[in-house]
Amino acid sequence: MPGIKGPSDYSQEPPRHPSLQINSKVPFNAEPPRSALASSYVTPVDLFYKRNHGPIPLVDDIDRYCVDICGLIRTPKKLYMRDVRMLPKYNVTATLQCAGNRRTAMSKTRKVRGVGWDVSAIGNAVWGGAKLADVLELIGIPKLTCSTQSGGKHVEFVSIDKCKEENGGPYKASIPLSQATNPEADVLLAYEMNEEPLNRDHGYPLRVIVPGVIGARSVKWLDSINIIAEECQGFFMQKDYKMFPPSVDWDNINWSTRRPQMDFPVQSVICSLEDVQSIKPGKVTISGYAVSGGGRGIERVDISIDGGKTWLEASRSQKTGAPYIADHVSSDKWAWVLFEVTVDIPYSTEIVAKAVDSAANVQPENVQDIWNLRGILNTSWHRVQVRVGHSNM
Ligand SMILES: Nc1nc2c(c(=O)[nH]1)N[C@H]1C(S)=C(S)[C@@H](COP(=O)(O)O)O[C@H]1N2
Ligand SMILES: [Mo]
Repeated sequence: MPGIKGPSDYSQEPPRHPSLQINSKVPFNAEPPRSALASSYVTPVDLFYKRNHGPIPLVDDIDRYCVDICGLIRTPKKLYMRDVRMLPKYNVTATLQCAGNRRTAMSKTRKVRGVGWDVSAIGNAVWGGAKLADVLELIGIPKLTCSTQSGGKHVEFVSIDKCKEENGGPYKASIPLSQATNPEADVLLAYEMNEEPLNRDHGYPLRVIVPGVIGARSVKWLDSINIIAEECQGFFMQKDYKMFPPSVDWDNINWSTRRPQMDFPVQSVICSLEDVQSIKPGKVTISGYAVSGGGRGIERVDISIDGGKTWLEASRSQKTGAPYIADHVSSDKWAWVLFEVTVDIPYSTEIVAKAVDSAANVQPENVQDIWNLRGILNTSWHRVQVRVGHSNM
């Protein structure tokens, strides 16, 4: 491939921030401490979770780097960085969440397979780049197209990294053509993250961002775009990242019975407290993040300090100085909201958070109800135990 290559070993990995908690060294999978996460609306790049399935690709000649656009189209095209930069640039603030976020907690009720993540396999960034809808127009596919004349219905993104799950082949995924050609869906070919060029861990020089959808579809280190009739047949679309009921286990799984997961459901997490945390009796600030998929806003975040018997409402915010209103034009529709409430906690208890999105979807109470063998989409009520110590007792 011109200009970029996918190494087959881990000898050329980029430097990483020392405070990241490493869940797997090779491939590199790491998340920030939860306390760092909810302290800023836009997650700093070095603290943003890193989720990889192989060694990080290397660009040796950025001028020769290009994306092959091919498949069910009349004229294939080579898309160079200069072509991407010539298109109108959009900055989209969007939360990326790995479907495996909070997997470790799900594994506690019954073992699941996958990288163990705490609550920080998520981050919110300002992604800068061209809209995929504009790129596809360059090759003759108009906006809001469901199907091309030659039967193309899906857009496949293929990377250059070497993944074990693909038997050494590249990571790939697809989205429907209708979403790819809809300018309102804000699907980007991004070359910037937080107004800096993407770094190697996050997909330099060019990655896909599919807002509101599980992170697995936002393919990094883009090598080709294929217009295809059926959804991508790769491992991560067909044999992974699908939601199964608790009755399905490794001895009775039939992957073809379920659809690849796309939008993520409503989620919220308390970041200001570890589980378990010792505190002094008195006022405690409970803060964290809440987010929903599909561009749905957060209508409410409820906090309980008695294990879920009674609730109070937390305040929500995105940008300082502007009130957050779910689904309002002034809100970042693809981004998380931070929540906060200060309460008096006189005794040891369980603190719980649950969010409600703008479609009135609520997080499920029990993790058992949504347990699945791959441990994806743990969006059950987030609980932390606090032990209150009375120093004068
Ligand atoms: N090429 C490539 N793209 C990829 C992956 C990968 O391993 N290779 N991982 C996916 C998954 S599962 C997630 S959650 C996000 C993580 O993006 P980040 O590392 O920038 O946080 O990238 C997605 N895109
Ligand atoms: Mo992921």
